[in-house]
Amino acid sequence: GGYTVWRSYSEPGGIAAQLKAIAAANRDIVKLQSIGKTLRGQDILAAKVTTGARLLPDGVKPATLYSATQHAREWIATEVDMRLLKYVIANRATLKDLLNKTELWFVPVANPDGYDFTFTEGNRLWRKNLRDNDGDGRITIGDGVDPNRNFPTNFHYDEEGSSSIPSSDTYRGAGPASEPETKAMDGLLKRVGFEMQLNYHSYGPLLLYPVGFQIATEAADNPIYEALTGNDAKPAIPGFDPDLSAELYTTNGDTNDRAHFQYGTLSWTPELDEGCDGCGFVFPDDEALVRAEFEKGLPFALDVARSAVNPVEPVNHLG
Ligand code: 0X9
Ligand code: ZN
Repeated sequence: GGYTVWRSYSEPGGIAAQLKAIAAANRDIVKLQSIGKTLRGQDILAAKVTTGARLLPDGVKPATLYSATQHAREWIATEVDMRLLKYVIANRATLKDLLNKTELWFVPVANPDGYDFTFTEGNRLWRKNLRDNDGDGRITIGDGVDPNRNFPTNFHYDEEGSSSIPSSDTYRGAGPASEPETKAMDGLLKRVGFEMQLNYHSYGPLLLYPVGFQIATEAADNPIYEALTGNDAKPAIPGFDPDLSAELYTTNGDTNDRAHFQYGTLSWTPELDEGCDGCGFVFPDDEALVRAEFEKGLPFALDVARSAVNPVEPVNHLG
């Protein structure tokens, strides 16, 4: 507690309450819904932002998903996602064309149980969900499933890209989509059929795109990924290192590959910066640093949404 910037999901004035307040104050362009419940019964909230949000069915316009915090400790991901949502609403007049033509979706906390857990004493660096692997009725070091290894595409493709050991930070879980948090996200991906997804994590700074499950395999639409991501000399987010996911390390059952292969979504993982040298997952509680991290990635985030209208001709602020 006592943070300037950071708020848990379920506290008064926390992320869930903020989402509800934003939706209530902007009923013409925001529709808030639960995409499913966590293991502990919390609603995983998704906000759709578009002209006529509550009149039109979901997914009728080209859609972009900004998701965040599958990994409980990566707080900057949620904060950047929330600031993007608030920015879009505050600038709705300027962004009128984008909101007429496309849907922008926000899932600021994909793993609310785990995220809340990191706000409790001694648990700041928890990564996974709150699956009680050994069934002893409490959450200890051996528990939890990695939400970014539990998706059905290439689930357990090999032992390198995810782990069979429950205490591992990359434990894939008992089976494909065994976790309710995975089912919720996968259901949304399927139902809406996003053109684009940014799945915010930390820490990098890196800008990763599929494929992740197999070393050095380029996706068929690699040129589109590269056009939007930029290159080492001119990355889409200043200071970020653009790369094929698997070149960092391989993952199987992750969200990017699921979205890409199963649903034809162009899907990135921005690994946001740590905020200071050696901060790692503990981004400083510093308004100026958080704002800078958000502002740095804003042009890229908007490029992606603008490109959803016609992904084969990406819009790029880099020119
Ligand atoms: O390991 C992950 O799930 C992501 N990194 S994190 O430090 N935030 O946990 C990276 C996922 C990107 N995919 C691959 N590198 N294959
Ligand atoms: Zn992560």
